[in-house]
Amino acid sequence: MTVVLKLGGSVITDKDEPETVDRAALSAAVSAVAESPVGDDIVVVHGGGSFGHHHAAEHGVSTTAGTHDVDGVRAIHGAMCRLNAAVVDALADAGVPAVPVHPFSAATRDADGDLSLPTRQVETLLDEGFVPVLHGDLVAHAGAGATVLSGDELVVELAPAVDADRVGVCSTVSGVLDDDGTVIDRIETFEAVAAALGESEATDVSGGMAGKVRALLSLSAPALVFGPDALPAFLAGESPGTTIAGGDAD
Ligand code: IP8
Repeated sequence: MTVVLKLGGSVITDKDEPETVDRAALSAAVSAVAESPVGDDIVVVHGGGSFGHHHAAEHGVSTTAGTHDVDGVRAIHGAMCRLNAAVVDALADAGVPAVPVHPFSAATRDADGDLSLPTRQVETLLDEGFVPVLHGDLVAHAGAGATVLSGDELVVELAPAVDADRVGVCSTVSGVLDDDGTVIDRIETFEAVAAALGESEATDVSGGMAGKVRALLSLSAPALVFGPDALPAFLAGESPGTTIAGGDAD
């Protein structure tokens, strides 16, 4: 059983304070991973929270708006490396064989914005018993300098590459919410939830929940969106929050 787990940046950082780890939340997530029956067959991806997003906003960089400002690139990537080190250290302290993988060193976007992410390194690390820990980052972008690469995009690239059986997206909300605020149990098609998600033409995977759902529906493995309290249940094989049925789901 191989799992790709995204820890939302706002789950593990204090969103209101630049570059501040939410130590209690990180430690709870780390304990869940360390005690998980999935063992070491897991790839962790984390988002930017008050690290990457703070600097990206300051320098006007997004998934589509790039920069050639070298100081900006170093500030954004550097902040994400600091958060990644905090996550890897916490996992290692809990006995998880976590190692850092920095997407900026490997990924590219072409002039059309299409992402290319080499994954052999992650596959091999996993096969060799490591737990690769990737993060939202910057990416070299033809014609645009460097743009933001979101953790959600990484999840969508990594899940098929490592032949994931399940994908978990741990966010601050307890699932994908209906327009009356109820957690939707299962999503089979985008059309069925488009109205509730408030947009139907989202193409940018960082474009809120609609973009996230669209991207996760394209996977063959089922993806679950759930809140931090449900992380142990997800890792135990349960189906908390919203299940986004992948192509192979029944
Ligand atoms: O929080 C964003 O990753 P995300 C990474 O997964 C940066 O969208 C650099 C802002």
